[in-house]
Amino acid sequence: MLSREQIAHYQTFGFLVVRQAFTREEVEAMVREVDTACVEKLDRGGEESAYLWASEIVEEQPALTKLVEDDRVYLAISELLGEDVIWIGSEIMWGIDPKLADHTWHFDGLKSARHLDYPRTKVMLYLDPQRRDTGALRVIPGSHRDPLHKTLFPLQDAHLGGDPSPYGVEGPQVPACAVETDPGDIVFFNQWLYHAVYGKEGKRRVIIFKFGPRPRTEAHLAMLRDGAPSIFTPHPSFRDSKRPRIRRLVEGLEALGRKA
Ligand SMILES: O=C(O)CCC(=O)C(=O)O
Repeated sequence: MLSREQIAHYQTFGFLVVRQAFTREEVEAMVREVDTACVEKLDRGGEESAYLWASEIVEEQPALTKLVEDDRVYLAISELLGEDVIWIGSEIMWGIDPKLADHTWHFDGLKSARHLDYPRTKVMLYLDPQRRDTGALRVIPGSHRDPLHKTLFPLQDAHLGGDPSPYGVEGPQVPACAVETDPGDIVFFNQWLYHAVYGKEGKRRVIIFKFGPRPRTEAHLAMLRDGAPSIFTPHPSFRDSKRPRIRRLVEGLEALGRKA
């Protein structure tokens, strides 16, 4: 159960960290699952420099799917987004793509299709310690809402190839909050929030779940159709799941897709 203050923190600043939600043993089990799945997917998985950023590993691995319906994730996300939540997918980041060792300031979405009232949310489980200058998520608190969101468009433009320092400072000097974490912490963040990462190092393994409220307007539906079309063909392990929470997350999405 999140407290009223935690919910207010998420709504006001656009992110929330729940410290030490998972035990060391639970994190070790996650690491084993993620390592095994990623090494299997990669030809050169055993190599130090190997990396992968892949969707649907969570859906393919029952032990990882179980985390989605775990109270610490499922109830928390229902408290943040409302009871009727949909599954927008998963990602595993494993190792470091050298091109993204610094992941510059951006929000997840298109400037041209902004619906800040639709709070798509990422749940991040960082399986290795993350510190400010060595891979911690940085966020600009409150930037998920206008007018700050719109004011910061130059950062999104820089991310997409425009002026790299629109405010006369390098990315790491942009005023922000570093969300330092230890394994076992859970980070929730609104995908309209401006975020970045600088100085990734080590193996850096991250499990990511994505959720949103069930779309109720044509505009939200169109945004999902254009930005996340795969949600309308849920992975069979979710679509055919006997687990009520998992099934509910994808229920009706195929029909919505036909409407979209
Ligand atoms: O690597 C991270 O911690 C964040 C990645 C990121 O920028 C994103 O998920 O959009």
